[in-house]
Amino acid sequence: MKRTAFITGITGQDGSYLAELLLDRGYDVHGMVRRSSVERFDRIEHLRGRVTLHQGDLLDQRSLGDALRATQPDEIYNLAAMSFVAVSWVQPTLTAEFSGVGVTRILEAVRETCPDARFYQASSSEMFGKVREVPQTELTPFYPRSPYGVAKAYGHFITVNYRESYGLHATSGILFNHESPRRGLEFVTRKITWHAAAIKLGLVDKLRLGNLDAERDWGYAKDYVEAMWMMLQRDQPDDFVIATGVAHSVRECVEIAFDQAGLAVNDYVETDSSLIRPADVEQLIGDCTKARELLGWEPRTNFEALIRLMVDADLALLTQ
Ligand code: NAP
Ligand code: F7E
Repeated sequence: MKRTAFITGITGQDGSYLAELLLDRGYDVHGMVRRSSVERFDRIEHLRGRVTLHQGDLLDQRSLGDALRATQPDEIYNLAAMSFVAVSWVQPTLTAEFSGVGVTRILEAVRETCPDARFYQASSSEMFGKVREVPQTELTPFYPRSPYGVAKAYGHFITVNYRESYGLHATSGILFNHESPRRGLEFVTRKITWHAAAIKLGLVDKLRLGNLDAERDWGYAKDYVEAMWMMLQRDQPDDFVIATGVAHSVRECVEIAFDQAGLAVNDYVETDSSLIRPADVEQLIGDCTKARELLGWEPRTNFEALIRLMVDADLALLTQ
């Protein structure tokens, strides 16, 4: 029988790739979108005729219940969040509402309308923050370093708590940074690849960055949404780290991107102290042994290939 999936955050980077994956696997795909005076569905424009969209917002309990009642999903992927760490200091309480308490709202709506559905929560490596051990696993204690990380830690534990309190099939994926040509322009990899392409084409002349020494375990979003789906295919709900196990610096990202564009870094890149965060996460490296062993999941795209493909995509985008 055709299975039904419901995705919050379907207009985001991950939501759009996950919708494609689920359609390919024969699902009836529903997504939640929030009202805006200008409709911005660029990432799912090519899927518009194949997915059903429901108006809703993580701030609005009624809309969550109504959308789930109408959909009666087998699987729910809660990807919606205020996902940009830097802005979480500017809008700390709104971030807590979206990315923290919003998880309780949707879990309550699940309990009320479809308690047998399988639920996925988009948890984050930002919860490890000022890391307690290297590499980070499912058992590493959290020490978040931003209002975003704190909100995600709440979302993570409320998911665990509803699994243990009410027997919901609720799973939390602790995903390390993952990028793609659909990544928002404000995140560092895409900011770098877009600028490398734009400088190459003579559209802009500088790239200003903050902390070049920060290191992240960066993977490809397409590989990571597959892990989300794999987690919900298990009869046992659980928590999984999804990562590549290799960290690179922002500086290395710049070097690869500018090399791909055929540009010399020193001519174009400047540091800007206004882009330094009140508290940064210096290094994240994940250990995805549990996912390898229990899900059979493997990252397929390495960092260098990822950054090069993103530069090529930005060059193509800007020459359209
Ligand atoms: P993204 O591109 O920023 O997408 C976020 C999505 O959430 C968008 O569809 C956005 O809708 C929606 N949204 C935001 N606030 C909402 C609200 N109040 N009600 C309903 N929808 C709302 O993020 P992403 O990179 O795809 O990430 C997906 C999820 O994984 C997020 O929860 C993020 O925090 C988490 N995560 C991401 C990474 C990563 O490296 N990408 C790593 C770990 C965890 P609009 O289009 O209307 O803005
Ligand atoms: O920053 C440094 C910055 O904004 C990465 C989100 O998807 O992954 C993401 O959060 C690093 C930081 O991602 C600039 O200080 C330097 O150390 O690309 P980012 P993030 O903060 O790691 C986690 C796992 C999530 O869950 C989040 O939703 O790069 N950096 N210069 C810069 N960062 C930005 N954005 N812009 C700069 O100019």
